[in-house]
Amino acid sequence: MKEKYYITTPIYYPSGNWHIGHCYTTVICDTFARYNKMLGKDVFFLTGTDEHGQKVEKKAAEAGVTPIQFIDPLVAGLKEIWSLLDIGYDKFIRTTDEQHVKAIQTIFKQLYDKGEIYKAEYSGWYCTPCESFWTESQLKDGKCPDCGREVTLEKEESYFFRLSKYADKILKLYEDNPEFLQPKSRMNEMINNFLKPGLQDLCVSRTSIKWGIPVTFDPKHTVYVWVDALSNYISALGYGSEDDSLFRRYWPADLHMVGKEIVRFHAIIWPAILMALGLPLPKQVYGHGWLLIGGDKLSKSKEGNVKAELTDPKQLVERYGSDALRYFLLREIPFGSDGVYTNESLLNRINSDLANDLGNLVSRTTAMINQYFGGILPAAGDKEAVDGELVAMAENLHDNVKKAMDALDCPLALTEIFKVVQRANKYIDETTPWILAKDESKKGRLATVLYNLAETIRIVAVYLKPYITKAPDKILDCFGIDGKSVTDFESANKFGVLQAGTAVKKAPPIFPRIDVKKELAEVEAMVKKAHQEKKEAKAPEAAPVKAHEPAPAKEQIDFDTFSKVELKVALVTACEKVEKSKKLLKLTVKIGEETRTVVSGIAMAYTPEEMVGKKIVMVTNLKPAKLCGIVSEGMIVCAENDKGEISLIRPEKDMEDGSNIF
Ligand code: ME8
Repeated sequence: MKEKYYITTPIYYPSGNWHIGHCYTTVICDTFARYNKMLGKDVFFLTGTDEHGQKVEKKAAEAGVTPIQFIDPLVAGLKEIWSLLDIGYDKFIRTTDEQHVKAIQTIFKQLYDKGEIYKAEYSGWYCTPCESFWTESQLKDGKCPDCGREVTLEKEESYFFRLSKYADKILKLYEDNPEFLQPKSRMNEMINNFLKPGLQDLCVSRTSIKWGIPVTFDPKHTVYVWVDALSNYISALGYGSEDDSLFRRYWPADLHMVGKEIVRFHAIIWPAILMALGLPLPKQVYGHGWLLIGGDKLSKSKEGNVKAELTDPKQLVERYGSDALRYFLLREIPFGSDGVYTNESLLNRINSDLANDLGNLVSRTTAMINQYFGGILPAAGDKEAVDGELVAMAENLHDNVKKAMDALDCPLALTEIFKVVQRANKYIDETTPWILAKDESKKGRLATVLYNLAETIRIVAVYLKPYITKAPDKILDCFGIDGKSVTDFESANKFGVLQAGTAVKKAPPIFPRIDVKKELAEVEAMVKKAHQEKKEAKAPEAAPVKAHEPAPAKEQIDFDTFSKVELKVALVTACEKVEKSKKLLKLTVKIGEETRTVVSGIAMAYTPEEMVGKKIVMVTNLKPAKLCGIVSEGMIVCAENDKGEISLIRPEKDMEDGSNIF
C-alpha cells in the first residue's frame, strides 16, 4: 500500500482583494503535494475558505445582500486564481458546506458531552453604537475608548472550551516531538509567550453573531470562529459523517502549512481540541513568514504617494505566466522568514534565473543539436574530465533536492537545481561546441558535449515539475518526452537515459526576457491609474477642515528626562483596520529580532496597504495600553499640522529596523 500524505493550507477569509501574499501558502502546499506524488505517495491536498463571522455579516449587510450572496463571487474569484496558478487541490472546503456544518455541530456536542465545553457568563462594558464589549481597564474616562460614548455593564452568555488544562500536555507534545512545530523559533515563541504563562479557557460561542453555525442543543449560540475554522481539516475528510473513509485514510495530517500569525491557533488550540476529542494529532505544523508587499524605496511612484507594486495575481499571471509567479514565490523568500515583494524583484528573478539561465540553456542546446546533428540526438563519444563535473552534479541532484525538501526548504531545492543549470551553461562556454563543430575530427567530442547537455536538461526538467508546472513539459517535449507521463521522482536519478537517435525539436521561447525599465514604468502607470480610479469612486464629499487649536507649549525637560524615551526604527510587516473604529489601524511591526503589535490613530491618513513595508519611528518603551481590546506595545511617531493632517515621521535614509534614534 502507498504511504499517505495529507497536506493543508489554512482556509482563507473571503476577501475582495486577493493579492500575491495570499498565493504564497497555497503555492508552497501545491508544490509539496506534487513533490510527494512524485515520490509515489497517496496525496490529499486540502484548501478552502473560512466564511463565517461578524466581518462577513457586517460587510454583506452594508452591501445589502445576504452573507452567502456576498461570499459566493469572492470564492469564485479565489478558485479562478488557483486555476490560473495550476493549484491541484484534491478538495476545496467551504465552511458553509453542509457536510462541514454538520461536522462542527457533532464536534461541539462531543466536546460538550465530554465536559470539555461549559457554559459561563462573559461580562463586560458594552457600547451599543459600536456593538463592542470592553473591560474596565480598557475604558477611557469610563467611556467607550473608541467613540467616547456611554457604556453599560452587560453580560453575554457563552460556551468556553477548557483550554487552560492543556498547557502542560502541549508542552509535553513539543518536548516529545521536536519536529511538531517548525521552524524552531516558532516553538520557542509558543512556549515562552503562551504556554509557560498559562492558558485561559477559550470562548467558543457567541449569541451576538448570527452568521455562524448554530449550536444544536442551544440554538441562540453560534460556534465562534476558531473551532469552526480549525475543524475544517477533519470535516473535509468526512469526520462525523456517514462516510468517513477519507478521514480513516488520511488523518492525521502530515503537514499544516500556515502563516506565522496563526501558528498559535494551529500549534496550541487545534492540538488541544483534538486531544479533547481523543483524536490523533497532526504530525507537523509549519509557520512560514510573510511576503511584504512593496519594499520601502520601491513602494512609491516618483510623483506621489501611490504604491506602484502590481499585486493582483490574475494580472501578474496574465503578464508573466504562472510559472514565473510560482517560481518567484518559491525561490525568493528564505523559507520561514519574511521576504519583500516588489515588481522589480519579480522581474529580476524572471530574467536572471528563468530567461537567462534556464531558457538560454534549453534554447542553445536544442538549437545546436539541430544545427550540427540535423535535430537527431547523437550518441556520446569522446569523454573529457570536464564532463565528469557536470555529470556528477546532475547525478547528485536527486539527493540534494530530496534533502532540501525533507527540510521543507523549497528555496534551497530550487537553488540546487539552478546550480546545475548554471554549471551546464558554464560547460557550454568551456567546451565551445561552435569551435568543435568547425573541425570534423572533433565530431565525437561535439556529440558528447551535446548529449551531456541534453541529458542534464532532462534531469533538471523532471526535478522542476513540482515547482513550476508548464515549462518542464515544454522542455521535455523538445526531447520527445511526454511530460505528463513523467510522474516518478526516481526517473531522473540516473544519467544517460535519453536514447541516441531521438528527434530533438528546437525549443520555443520558454521565458522571454523582459525589458525591466520599460515594464516597471508601464506597471507603475497602470497601478497608479487603478488607485486613482478607486479613490475617485470612493471619495466622500469633501468635509470642511476644522482648524485645530494651537497646542499649548509644554514645560521644559532636561536631557535625562528626554533620554528615558526609547525611539527605534520599525518595519511594518502587516496592517489592518481596527474593526468598528474609523481612526485606528492595527500594525504588526518588526524591530530588529522582535515583533510587536501596535495600534495607532492614523487610519484617516493611511490605508493598511500603504503602511505595509514602511519603515517608521516608534516609541518602544511606552507602557502597553489596550485600545479597542488590542494591546498596543508602543507608539508610532507622527506630525500633525493645524488642519489636523497627519504625516508619519520616517528615517530620511533607509535604515535597518531596530536602529536606535537619538
Ligand atoms: O488567517 N504573505 O485567513 P487569511 C504570506 N481564515 N502569507 C500571507 C500573506 C502575505 N502577505 N497574506 C496572507 C486566516 N497570507 C484564517 C485561517 S485556518 C483554520 C483559518 C496567508 O485569509 C496567511 O498567513 O487571513 C494565512 O496563512 C493565509 O494567507 C490565510 O489568511
